Amino acid sequence: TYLPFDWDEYLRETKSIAAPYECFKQAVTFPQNEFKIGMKLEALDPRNVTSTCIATVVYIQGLRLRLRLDGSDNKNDFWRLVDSSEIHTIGYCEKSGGMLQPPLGFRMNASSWPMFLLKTLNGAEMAPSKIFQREPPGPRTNLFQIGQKLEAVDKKNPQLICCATVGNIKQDQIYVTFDGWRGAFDYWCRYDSRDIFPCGWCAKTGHPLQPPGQKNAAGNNRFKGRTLTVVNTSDIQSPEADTSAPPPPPITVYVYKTCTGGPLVDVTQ
Ligand code: MLZ
Repeated sequence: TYLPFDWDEYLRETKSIAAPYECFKQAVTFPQNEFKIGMKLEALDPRNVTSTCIATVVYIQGLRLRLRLDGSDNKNDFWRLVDSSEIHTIGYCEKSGGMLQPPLGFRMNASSWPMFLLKTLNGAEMAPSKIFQREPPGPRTNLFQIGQKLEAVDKKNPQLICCATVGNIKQDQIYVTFDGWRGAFDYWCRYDSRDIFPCGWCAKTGHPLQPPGQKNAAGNNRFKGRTLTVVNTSDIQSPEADTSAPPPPPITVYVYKTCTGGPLVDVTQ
């Protein structure tokens, strides 16, 4: 069973405050996530944002969609919120005078793109326009203050949303530092980034939240959850399992410090 992280207790324990909701470019009333795995839509290629490509929803987590560009490999999946301004219904690009492009690293010859496009869209389940949500307006200025707590996407492991602190502020940018990870995952982003959320967002939208890491000596052990990733699923997967499917999402498991995890989990992370 999933034990939600107790922000109130953590804020008390760390004598810190949560960044207020007005700081974030996030919806106040949560939209529904009516997307389904397999649906196709148009998305900007994150590695080449001047290109609009066809993407398929390969996984759904709370209000986030895990997307894979058609014609690309499965190593460059990315995540978007259902109210992202970077996703649209199929046909949107052409209606606005644009042309669908092959993704960066298209795995076939460029000349086969028109045929590939026809085939990938033929009989596909296209995400209907009514399930796309309008992007929230967001604040007009940077309202964050140093020391405030938040929830933030770990850009190196973008399936994870983790406990974080505003470590610094410079004009329109904030420095996101991840609690208990000694700076290894920290980054600068704009105050209106869609990758940062108010404390409690994950719990309210049905997304797992990674608790603080254990890589700093100070603090209370009670909060030091460990993220265990299943490293070998061959024993537990049926032989007919689809090996091209995305890996299962990491699961946060609270364990005693002496627990070794057994052969299927990697506790070194
Ligand atoms: N165990 C993995 C993921 C760490 C995630 C940290 N998030 C702030 C690692 O050590 O790379």
